[in-house]
Amino acid sequence: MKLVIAVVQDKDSHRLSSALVKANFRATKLSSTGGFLKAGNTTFLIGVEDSRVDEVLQIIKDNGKARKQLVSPVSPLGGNAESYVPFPVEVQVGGATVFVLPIEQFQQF
Ligand code: 2BA
Ligand code: 2BA
Repeated sequence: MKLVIAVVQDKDSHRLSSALVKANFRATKLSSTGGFLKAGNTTFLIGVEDSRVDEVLQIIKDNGKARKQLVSPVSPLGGNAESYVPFPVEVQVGGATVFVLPIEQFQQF
């Protein structure tokens, strides 16, 4: 069994959870925050049989969209004003960041 951890954009999370239920996967959704943008995203924990890992990865891929997002610069407090960029910078936020981990034990009590 594997634990698939997928960080997706909030905009895609509803669609992804519906697709997972439809394909009979079990999942837990957590509200999370991106370390860089400091904006909300959604982390899915999906415990899945080894034989279905590829299938779940495909569903995640099909239900996440890469988007451009603007980052507002933070003024350097007492810092180096020369390195300060006074206009928003565009970053590409991916459709999903996915980790696949081995599960040692899976129990439900
Ligand atoms: P349980 O299987 O006891 O699961 C309780 C909660 O534990 C789930 O909440 C989910 O948050 C988490 N969970 C369970 N298995 C998981 C896994 N393999 N990976 C990640 N998280 C897992 P809910 O999703 O709201 O489900 C509540 C109950 O509804 C479940 O109780 C189960 O009896 C039923 N259920 C869930 N998904 C189902 C599905 N696709 N088809 C039929 N019944 C489902
Ligand atoms: P954030 O940390 O808010 O990052 C949003 C986007 O900003 C990233 O998109 C990336 O394009 C850019 N970015 C992040 N850190 C950067 C840095 N130090 N310098 C320059 N640009 C940077 P994604 O790579 O698609 O990541 C989307 C979200 O997935 C991240 O939100 C974070 O919550 C999660 N994530 C990505 N890589 C991760 C990792 N290695 N470990 C844990 N979480 C990760």
